[in-house]
Amino acid sequence: MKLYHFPPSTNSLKVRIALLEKGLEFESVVIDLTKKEQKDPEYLKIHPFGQVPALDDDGFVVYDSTVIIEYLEDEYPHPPLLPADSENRAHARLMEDYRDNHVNPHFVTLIHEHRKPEEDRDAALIRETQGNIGSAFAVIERDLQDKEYLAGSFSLADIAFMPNIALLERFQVPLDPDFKNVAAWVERLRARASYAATQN
Ligand SMILES: N[C@@H](CCC(=O)N[C@@H](CS)C(=O)NCC(=O)O)C(=O)O
Repeated sequence: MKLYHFPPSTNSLKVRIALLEKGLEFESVVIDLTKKEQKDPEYLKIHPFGQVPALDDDGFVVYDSTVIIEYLEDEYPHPPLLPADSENRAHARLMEDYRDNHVNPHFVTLIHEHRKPEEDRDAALIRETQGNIGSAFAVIERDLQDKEYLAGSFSLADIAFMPNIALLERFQVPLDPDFKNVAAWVERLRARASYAATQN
């Protein structure tokens, strides 16, 4: 199995964590986004939209972090990354979609700002984005009422958030101290071996 990825990319990390959780070994192929390698004609044969991550499993190529993890779940079902019952499976997918479309974009904004020299950063945009992240985690706080993980048991929904949780610390984004459910969940996720393995 070959994973085409860029180590700091949040969507690449999502797939790396899923591979680690499933105990699947892979060859790492780094596509350097800072050098625009994702737009190289050779790479566009792997990923037609020129993004990371993409996966080549013995000649079968699949891209998009969400679709890759669903493929891994179908092809390598143990250990499962989705709960057994339909309602929690649907909830896991909804929370992953929430992370992909409503949470991760705020982190992408922060990543872009932090790539700039400090004097060129837009302080107002950074403050606004931190506020947006705070509001996004208020949704998670409510969702985690009476459960340890987003879909009950640990799932691909929690995995989707793990790369973003690592960035909270890096970008010094404070979370509301009243978010007790989020704080306990973050500690649970940080304790996983897959989290530690992707912190370098
Ligand atoms: N929906 C896609 C989004 C992939 C994506 O946005 N990848 C970013 C890195 S996290 C990327 O390749 N950006 C470079 C570009 O779009 O040119 C997924 O989940 O894999």
